[in-house]
Amino acid sequence: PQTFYLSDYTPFGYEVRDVALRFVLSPSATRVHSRITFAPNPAASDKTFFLHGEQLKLIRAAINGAEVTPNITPEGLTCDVPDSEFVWEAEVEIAPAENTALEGLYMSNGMYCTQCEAEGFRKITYYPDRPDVMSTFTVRIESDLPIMLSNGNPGETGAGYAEWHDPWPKPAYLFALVAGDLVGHADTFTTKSGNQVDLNIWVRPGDEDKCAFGMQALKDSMKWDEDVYGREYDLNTFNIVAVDDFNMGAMENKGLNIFNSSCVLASPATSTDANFERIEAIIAHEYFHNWTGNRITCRDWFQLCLKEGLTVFRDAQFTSDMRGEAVKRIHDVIELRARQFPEDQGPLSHPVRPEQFQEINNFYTATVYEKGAEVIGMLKRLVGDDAYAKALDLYFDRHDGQACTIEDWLTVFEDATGRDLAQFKRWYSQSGTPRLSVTDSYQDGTYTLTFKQSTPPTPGQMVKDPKVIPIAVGLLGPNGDEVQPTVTLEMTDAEQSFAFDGLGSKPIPSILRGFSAPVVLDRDTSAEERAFLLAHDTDPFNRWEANRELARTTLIAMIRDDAAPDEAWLEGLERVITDTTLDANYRALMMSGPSQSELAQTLHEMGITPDPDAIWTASDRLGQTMAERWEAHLPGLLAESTVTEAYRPDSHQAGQRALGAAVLALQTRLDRGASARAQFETADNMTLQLSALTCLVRSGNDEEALSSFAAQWKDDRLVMDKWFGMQIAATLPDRAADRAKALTEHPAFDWKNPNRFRAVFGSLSMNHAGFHRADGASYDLLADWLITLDDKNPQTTARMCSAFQTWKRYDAGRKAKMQAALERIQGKDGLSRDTAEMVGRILS
Ligand code: B3K
Ligand code: ZN
Repeated sequence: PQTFYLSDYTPFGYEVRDVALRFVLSPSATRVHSRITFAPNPAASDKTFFLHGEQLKLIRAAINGAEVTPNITPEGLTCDVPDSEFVWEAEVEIAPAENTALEGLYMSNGMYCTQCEAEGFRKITYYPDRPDVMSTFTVRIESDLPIMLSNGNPGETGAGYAEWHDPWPKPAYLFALVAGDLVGHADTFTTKSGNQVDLNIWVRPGDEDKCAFGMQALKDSMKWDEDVYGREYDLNTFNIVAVDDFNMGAMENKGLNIFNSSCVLASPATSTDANFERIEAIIAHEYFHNWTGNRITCRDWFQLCLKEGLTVFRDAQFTSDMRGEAVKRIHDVIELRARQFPEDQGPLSHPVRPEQFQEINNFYTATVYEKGAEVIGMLKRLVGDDAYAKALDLYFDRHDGQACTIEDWLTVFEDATGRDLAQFKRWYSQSGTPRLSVTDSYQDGTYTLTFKQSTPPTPGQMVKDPKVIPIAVGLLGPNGDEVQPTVTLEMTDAEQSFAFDGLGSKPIPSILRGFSAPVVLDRDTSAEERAFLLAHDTDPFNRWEANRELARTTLIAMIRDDAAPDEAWLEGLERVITDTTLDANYRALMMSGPSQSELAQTLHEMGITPDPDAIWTASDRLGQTMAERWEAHLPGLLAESTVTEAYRPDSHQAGQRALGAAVLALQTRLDRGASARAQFETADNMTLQLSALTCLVRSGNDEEALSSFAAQWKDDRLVMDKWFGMQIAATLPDRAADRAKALTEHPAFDWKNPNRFRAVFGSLSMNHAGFHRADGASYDLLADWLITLDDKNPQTTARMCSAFQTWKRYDAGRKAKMQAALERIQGKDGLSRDTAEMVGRILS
C-alpha cells in the first residue's frame, strides 16, 4: 500500500469554481450527476487532471459538453483537459444499500446518509477529494422520501425533489446528504446580529421525545461561541440528523451535522448523566467546527489537529463553563491518561501532527484530538488569556475561507504576541510523553525547584529535543496557607531551576497545577507531603491528584508486596468524602481511584511488568477495605446523595448521583446487593437504574436483574447497547470472555452495527483482567470477530485493533498470545488497508 508524506504536499493543478450535484436515489443504483467548473490553478506547477473515485460505475463523462473517455484506475481517473476554465460533467452509479463500510453514501434503517471525512466523497463521485480544494455546492436530490437534506440553505422543493445551496466554499469532506422518513424537532436561534436561524434535529419516528436536550445544547453552544469567541452562525438553517449506523460520534458537515444516534438522543429514562454530558459536549464540538474546521479548514490531512485539537479545546472550555472547571479538568486528565498515554508510549505513538500515513482514518486518535487540545491549552497558558483572545481574532480574520497549516496557526500567535514559537512547535512534531522529574532545596528563605525533562524514544524518533513546558506551581506554608499563588514556570532546557525568595520556612510545593502540561511527573514525595496536599491544596486539580498519587502508591504496594492499604491516606480520604462543603461530583471523583488499566500503565511507566490478576485482586481488596472501614458512613452518604427533586441532567444532580453510585458500590460489598437491588427496582431514571445494575453485575449476583432489564428495554437499541456492554465491562474477570462469547450468539447481536459491536468488544477490552485472561480466550475471541468485521467495515475494525496496542508490556505468556492473535488478523486474505496498517504498526 502507498504511504503518504507531509513533505510531499503540492497544490492541485485546478481550482474548483462551482459544483452542482444531482442525486437520483435508489438503494442499489443511485445515479449521481456532477457538473463542476474547473480552472487551472496558477499556484500549481503540476497540471495533471486526476480526480479521486473509488467503487464508482462511470456512466458518462463530458468536458464542455463533449463526451470524453477518461483513463480509469481503482483510485480515480485522469483525463486530458483544456488549459482554461472548463465544465466537467459526469454521471456515476453507486449502491448505497451495499455500502457496509459506512463511508460515502450508505443506508441505515431505510434512510440514506453520508460520511465523507476524511476521504469518503470519492465513493460518491469523481472529484479532487482533498481538503485544500474548496468550492460552493448546489445539490438537487430526487426520491419519493419525505425529508431530503443537504448542506447550506434550502432552495426549491417540490414533489419528489429538494434543492439546497451552500454559499460557503467548502472541501468535499464536509459534503452531506440525508434522505428518509424522518421527523423533526424544530426551534430557532437569533444570532447576535439578528439573523434568525431555523434549527432542526431529525430523527426516526418514535424518537421525537429524545431531542429536547440536544436542541438546548445546540442553542447554548451557538450563544457561547458568540459570547466567548465572537463567532456567529452563517446560514439560515442548521440541521442535525440522528443515524443508528455510524462509525464514530458525529460529523460537522456544513449546516448538516450527522450524529451517531447515541450522541444526540437523550431522555432521563434511557440516558445516564454521563450520556447527557457527552451529548452536550459533542453537539458543541460539531457546532464549534463551523468556524474551526469549516470556515477555516486543513490544507491536508496531516494538519488534522489544526481543527480537531482546537475544537476539542473549545468544547472543553464550553463544558467547563457549563458544568464546572475542576471536575471537567479531572475528567479530561483521566481520559488523557487512559487513552492518549498508552498510545503515546507504545507502538502506535505518533506526533500530534503526523508526518506519514497509509490510511488517514487511522489517525483520528487521542493524540491528534486530546493531546492536540492539550497543546493549545499550553499555548494559552504561556501567552495568557488576553493574548490568546487576540491571536484567535487574528486567526479568524486572516484565514477565514482558507485551508491552513500548523505553521499558519503558530504564525498567528507569533504575530499577535511577538513570541518565537519555534521550540514550542516541537509539541506538534515530537511524539511520546515527556517525563518531568523534580527535586527541591531550601536555604536562607530561598526555595528552589529543579526540573529535568526527557522523552523516551518512540517509533521513528530515537532522539528528542527539550520542549517548552509550562509548569504551573503554587507554594503552601506549613499551616496550609498559600504563600505563593499559582505561577507558570516556563521550562525550555533539559534541566532548569526556578527560585522563590523571601520565604519564612520551607514550603510544600504544588506542582503541575491544573495538569498544565501532558507529561508524566516523577517526584519522590513522602506520603506525609501528599496527605498534606490532599488536605490543603488550594488547587482542586492537584488536591485530587494528591489523592490519586496516594491511592496509586498504596495499590502498587498492595500489588507488589501484598501490603495493607495505607492508614494515613484512608483517614485523609475519609475526611474528604465526608466533607459536605465539597462538591459531590468532586468527592465522587476522589472515591473512584485509579482504574486497573491506569495501574497497568503506571507500572509500565515504572518499568514493571503489570500482572492483570494481581491488579484486579488489589483493587478489589482496597474496595473491600474501604467498604468495611466506612461502613458507618455509608447510609448517611447514600441519604445525602439521594435526589428528591425531579430529574435534571445538570452537574449538581449528576454529582449527587455520582457520589451515590460510588457509595452504592461499597454498600453492595457489605449487604450482598440488597441496596443495589432496591435501587434497581425503584429507579425512575437510567443513571440510577444502570448504576444499580452495575453493582449487581460486579457482585456476580446479576442474572435476574439482567433479564428484567432486557425485558424492559428490548425495543430500545441504545439502551440495549448499554445492556450488552455493561455486563461485560463490569463482570468478574474470569467471566468476561465467556459472557462476551455468549452475547455474540444473542439474537440482538447485530454485529454490523458499530455501536453494538463496540458495546461487546469495546467493553471486553475495558475489563482489564477479563481481557487479559491468562489463557488468551478474550484475545482469540476479539481476533475472530475483527477478522469477520474487516470484510464489512474496515474503519471500525482498524480502530478496535488498538485494544492490543499495549501487548508488549505484559508477561511472556500473554504477549505471545496477543502476538499470535495479531498475526492471525494480519494473515487474513484480503485484509483491508485500514486494518493492515494498524496491525502492522502494533506488531512493529
Ligand atoms: N471530524 C469528525 C471525525 C471524522 C472521522 C473520520 N474517520 C468528527 C469530529 O471530530 O468532530
Ligand atoms: Zn472534531
